[in-house]
Amino acid sequence: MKLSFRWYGPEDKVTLENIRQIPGMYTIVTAVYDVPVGQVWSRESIAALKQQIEEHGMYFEVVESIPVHEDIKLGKSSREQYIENYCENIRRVAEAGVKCICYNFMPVFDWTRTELAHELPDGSTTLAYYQDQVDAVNPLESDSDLTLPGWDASYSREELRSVVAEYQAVTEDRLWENLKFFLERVIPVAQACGVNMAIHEDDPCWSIFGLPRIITDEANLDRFLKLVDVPNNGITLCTGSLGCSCRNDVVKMAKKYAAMGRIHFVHMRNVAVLPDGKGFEERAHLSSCGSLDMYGIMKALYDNGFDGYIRPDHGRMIWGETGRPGYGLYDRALGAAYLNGLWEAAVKNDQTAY
Ligand SMILES: [Mn+2]
Repeated sequence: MKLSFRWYGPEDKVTLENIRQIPGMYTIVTAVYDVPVGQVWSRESIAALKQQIEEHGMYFEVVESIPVHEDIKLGKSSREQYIENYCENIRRVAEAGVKCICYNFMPVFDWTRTELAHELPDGSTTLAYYQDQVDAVNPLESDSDLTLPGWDASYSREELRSVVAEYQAVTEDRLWENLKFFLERVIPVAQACGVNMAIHEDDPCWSIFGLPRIITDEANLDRFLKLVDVPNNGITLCTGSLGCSCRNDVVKMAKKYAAMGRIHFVHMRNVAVLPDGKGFEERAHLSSCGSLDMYGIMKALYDNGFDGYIRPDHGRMIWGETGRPGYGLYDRALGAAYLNGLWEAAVKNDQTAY
């Protein structure tokens, strides 16, 4: 297990000085943010990230993410150029030593929450998703209140409406076809460069606003892995994204996909699933704070030979910290310490290790 931490670059309030002091920290997870989605990243920008990270005693081995342009997901003819750009980005980050690339294939909306600072009884704040608040929003209606926190601010309202409208013709089957088309071109490049591609599950793992979502559960992950059935075509196991639906047994999935050698990256976070489909709240990492068996997941990974990257995923805001929701320092650092402990326990519980 190689411990990692997401960093949003030199503008991030959480500094590399902060991150290197978290025990066991190995690699930074970051991306080039200075060009629009779909464009080629400059070698200078990639090299600058690598240099800063290495000056702070860590490695730059994981990219999260190289975003997939909507035209690729929509299957438009312009996808050819965007896929070529994507392949070039894989080559360039591989040249800089990157070994794993996280990405997702969610139409329009990346992770979706309805509250970014929901106050928990202990006074901390967290991200939450309440289904009734999502159901009250229709991105196709002009008079709809088109603001959910976390939406991509690079879209104007009109652009958002128009891209959502384009997806009305894209069924789940069509989205699968478009994903296959993308993988068949990108995975051979990743193989040639020694990079593992790691798709992130849809968050939450069900359809929202009538848009198709396909990376959602075990059956669909099985289908995904078979689209291009080679080790470099793998997954980011995001416990919170899968775990916000009770139909997903995350411990079982960790076992199964780790044993197959197809988990390259893990996002560890805990969620409290609310009853009757009301949604979920993100919680502290500790198992008893939410619905997930965090030790069970870490042990399943260890027992099945996982040797990839793990990062604490979102944290709450605690101790008065302010900043990017989910990505403060303190609670993610507590999460990292906890994950270190769980991993050590899994290792020492394995008598064959002695
Ligand atoms: Mn995640």
